[in-house]
Parts: sequence; structure tokens; C-alpha cells
Amino acid sequence: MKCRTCGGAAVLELRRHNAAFCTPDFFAFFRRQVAEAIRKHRMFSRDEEVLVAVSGGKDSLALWDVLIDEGYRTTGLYLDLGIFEYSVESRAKCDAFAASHGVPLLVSRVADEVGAPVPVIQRVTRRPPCSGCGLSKRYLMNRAALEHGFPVVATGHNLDDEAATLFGSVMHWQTESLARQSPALPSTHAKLVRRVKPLYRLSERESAAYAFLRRIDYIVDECPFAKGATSLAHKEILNRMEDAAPGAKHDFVFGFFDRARAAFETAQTAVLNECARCGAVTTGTICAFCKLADQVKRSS
Ligand code: Q46
Ligand code: ZN
Repeated sequence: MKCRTCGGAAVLELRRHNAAFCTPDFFAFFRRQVAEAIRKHRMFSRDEEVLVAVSGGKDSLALWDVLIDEGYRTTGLYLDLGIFEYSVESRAKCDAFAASHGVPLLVSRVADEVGAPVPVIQRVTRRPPCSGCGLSKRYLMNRAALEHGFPVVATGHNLDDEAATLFGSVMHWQTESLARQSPALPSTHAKLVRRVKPLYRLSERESAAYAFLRRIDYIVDECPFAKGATSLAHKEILNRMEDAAPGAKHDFVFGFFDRARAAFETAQTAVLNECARCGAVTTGTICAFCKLADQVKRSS
């Protein structure tokens, strides 16, 4: 196997690109894909400071690593979900990464903000853990960015994540989710920060290879709640399709972004208000986060 760029010995074969790369040329390929994502979707400029949401996993730490390397000004944001040993370990990975790269890391604890950690929220709400968790993460990311003056939050979602989300939304024809799924969500209100996914062009396998070859110390274990999540089942189906036809995930996701998404964007007529309690953007009177926190408080 020879490197497509230099002809030297390759360490990694990328079937969907019909290519193989040596380590330095794979790094160059990876960084090019990130740069292309940022450029194409005008995710952020060199003057803007980026808040990078990090979980301690391979994707978000690989993203942070690339952005630092490319000379962007970044700060990490770690959201402590209070999910047993997983949260303790993942926070330690983020702390160590920030310290070794000399970059700042903000930490926010769901238990402080909502009143209870994710496992308790799950019990109280009797809903899947990812529902209260996802809601809290989106809310706290946005609030941290607003409070600290960051114009944009970057997350480590990769091509596989985007394909699984898209698959899930299509399965149930969730047209509102389809309208909202994008590599870059613009700010539609003064209190909503732009959200971007600079890794959306790269697969999970590619970000794992990048993190491994860059010797990034990341948490290998998944969140213990991820196992039951339907997104994992969708990923398995998509992996089988990718095996049968390399590039299938890419075509599915890019075809949607380039040709189909706009068709779902039409009915965005919801009026945006500010939550009477916390001031966050909501379509109702009290935002979903404040309702969740109320529910947790009532039960304790
Ligand atoms: S952390 Fe939270 Fe994920 Fe765990 S509880 Fe679900 S949403 S799986 S990315
Ligand atoms: Zn609120």
C-alpha cells in the first residue's frame, strides 16, 4: 500500500477516497478537510475566538488539536454530566489535554445547573437519558458561549454522527429536525450563538486514526447510556452499507446538505421569545431547560 501523495509506505487506507496515506500526508488530508469545512460554511474567521465543546473523546479532542495547530484562538468547554466514572475519566482527559497544550478549559456541571446529574434527571423525567442530557448540553453550551463572549461553538460531530442523525430523522420524517441539521447553524437571535461542526467531512474511523497517530490521550469508553441509544443501531446499519459500497455515508449526508435540506427549511415560522425565567430563546414562555430544572427540583 503506497501513500497517494508521496508514494512512501502508507499507514491507512481510505476506501471511500480510493486512497492510502502515510502519517504526515494523512495529517495533511485531515487538516485540509477541516479547513474546507470551515471555508465552505464560513464557520468562523481567524479573528473570532472559538469555544470548542470537548467530551474527552477522540472526535472533540482531535478537533481541538487541529484548530490549535492551525493557529485559531480556542477555549475548551467541558460539560460534566455527572455520569459516574465515565464523567470523572473524561474530565481528566480534557484537563490533561488543555494543560499539555497550554489552552484554557471552562467547566460547567449539569448537577449545579439543572439541580441533578444526568442519571437522576433520567429517573425524575422517566425519559431516555439522552433526552435530558442532550437538552442540557445544547442549553449550557449556548449559555457558556454567551456569558464568555464567544461568537461560535464548535462540536466534534463527524460524518458518521451526521449520517446516523439524518437516518433517524428520515426514518420518522422529523421534518423540523431535518431543517435544523446542518454543518453550520447560523445565529437566528441575539441570544443564540452560531453552532458549527468542522469534522462533518471526516468519518469516525478517520478521526480515530488522527487521534491515535497524534498520540492524543482520549477516553475510549463510550458513555454507558450510549449502548441503548437508537443512534447506535442506525450507525451499525450505515456501517454495513458503507462496507458494501464505500462512500455510501458520504453520499447520503452530502446529498442531503447539497440538494435536499433546503426543501425542509421553508416552514421556519416559529416566533422566538425569551424565557421569562432565564432569558434564553424559546418558542414558548418558559424554556425547556427551566422546565426540566423545575421538574428536578420538585422531585427532590
Ligand atoms: S452523553 Fe448524554 Fe450522549 Fe450519554 S447520555 Fe446520551 S447524550 S450517550 S453523546
Ligand atoms: Zn429558561
